[in-house]
Amino acid sequence: HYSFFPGRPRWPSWKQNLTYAFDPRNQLSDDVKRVFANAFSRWSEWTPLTFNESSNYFTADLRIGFYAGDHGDGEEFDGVLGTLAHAFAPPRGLLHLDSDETWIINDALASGSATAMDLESVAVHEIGHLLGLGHSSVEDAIMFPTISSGLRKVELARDDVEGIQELY
Ligand code: TQI
Ligand code: ZN
Ligand code: ZN
Repeated sequence: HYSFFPGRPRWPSWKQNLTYAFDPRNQLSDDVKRVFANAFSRWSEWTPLTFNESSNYFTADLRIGFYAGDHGDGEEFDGVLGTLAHAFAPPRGLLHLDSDETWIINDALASGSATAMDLESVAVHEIGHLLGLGHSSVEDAIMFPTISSGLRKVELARDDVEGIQELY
């Protein structure tokens, strides 16, 4: 079953049109940006929320970046595997990914190295946190707190949809 963060933080109803931006220092490819656009659309499909990319990193509601090790928010990354990414609950809107991981981008089979992680799978999960979902006890839910390397899991389960629809 789905869960929320303590105090049930969410984006307020007057802020249903959210903007997101990528840290300009990362110089991300269009392929990576497309993965995120896709991941956001999986959540907007089931909510009144919309997500649009902004070119202004500083004014965007949601900020996405890839960093290694200590990157200044008190939650440092740990090299290959371990923590892959983290996201902060509303209204902070930060989604960080560990740049020491091998990220698989847009590979239908999500295969390859034993330690490679599917970017869209992790993005869909972290966006759930950005919107206010905690972890789920339902194994096929996107918000279930385990994923195997090389596994691609990008479709919201009924449990994820029920959780996000209770919140929005
Ligand atoms: N990062 C953890 C996560 O996003 C960070 C975390 C731990 C966390 N406890 C939390 C976030 C409680 C919010 C609330 O869950 S992770 C997965 C999954 C991670 C894990 O790098 O371990 C995914 C990132 F679910 F598969 F285990 C993405 Cl998909
Ligand atoms: Zn961080
Ligand atoms: Zn999580």
